[in-house]
Amino acid sequence: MEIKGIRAAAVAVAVAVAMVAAASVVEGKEERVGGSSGWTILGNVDYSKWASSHTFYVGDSLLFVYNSQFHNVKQVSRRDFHSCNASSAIATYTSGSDTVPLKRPGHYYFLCGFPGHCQAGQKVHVIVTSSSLPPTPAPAPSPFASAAPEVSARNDAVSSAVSRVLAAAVGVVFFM
Ligand SMILES: [Cu+2]
Repeated sequence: MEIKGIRAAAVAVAVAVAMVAAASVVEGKEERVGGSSGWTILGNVDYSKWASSHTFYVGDSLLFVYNSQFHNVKQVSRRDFHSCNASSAIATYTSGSDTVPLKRPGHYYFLCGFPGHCQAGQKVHVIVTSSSLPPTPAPAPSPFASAAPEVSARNDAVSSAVSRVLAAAVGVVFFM
């Protein structure tokens, strides 16, 4: 009786762990803009370097962390990004801990609307890629390939991560 109860509990725990792990793999990642420095004009954070060292996919999100007394986040057009014009923002965030979901592929431009901050470098441009496509052009198709395997590479990576977790969970249950 007691063994059965323990086994049932182990199964429940294993299934819960697998579901949480699978969800975290599929839902995308949250990237803190500027890393540990956050969203600031202090320390000469190079936001273009930060952006180019990360890859963003649809479903990911940006997290802007800052002191809301001194900064804000404005999503702007490409043109306004280059001219540091904060007066016609597409979206404005002011909480000091703002999550911006990246729902579509394309270019996203953000700057701080406080006077002088954008000019001082508090601006970031990120390029978001569709999750089912690689960020670089696929190589020329091989006559031996039945379908373009590059296109589904990320999806395969996700499903193999999920199956590894599920296999591990099943292993735990059998081990009991
Ligand atoms: Cu600012």
